[in-house]
Amino acid sequence: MDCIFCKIVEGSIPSKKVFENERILAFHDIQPAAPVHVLIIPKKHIPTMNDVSGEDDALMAEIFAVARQIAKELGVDESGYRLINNCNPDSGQLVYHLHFHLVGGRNLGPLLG
Ligand code: D5M
Repeated sequence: MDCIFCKIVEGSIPSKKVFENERILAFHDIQPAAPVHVLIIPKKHIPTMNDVSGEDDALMAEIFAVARQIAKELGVDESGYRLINNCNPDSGQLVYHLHFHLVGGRNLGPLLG
């Protein structure tokens, strides 16, 4: 499958990993929008948020737990951060493999800038 994040999961494209287990990978965004900008993805290929189903409930809960853990490890849990999912064209989604941006390390300003 021609999916850049699947290739990162396979290891054929390198990434700066922050967290990995059998189901989830987190790595630094290649175009950081803030001092902390990590992408958290399921290893399983899910194109968009619309494709998440009930059988992914445990996976989604685990992704949120990983996000909390990474925020703490990178020191933004108290200062604050955003966890962002872009879904489909109007959101600006560029990579069609489900991912959550964990962004922080500076004052992020209003949500829609
Ligand atoms: O955001 C997709 C994000 O994926 C965007 O912030 C750049 C990032 N990206 C793209 N390729 C790579 C690689 N190879 N490593 C790390 N980060 C990457 P979206 O929500 O789809 O607009």
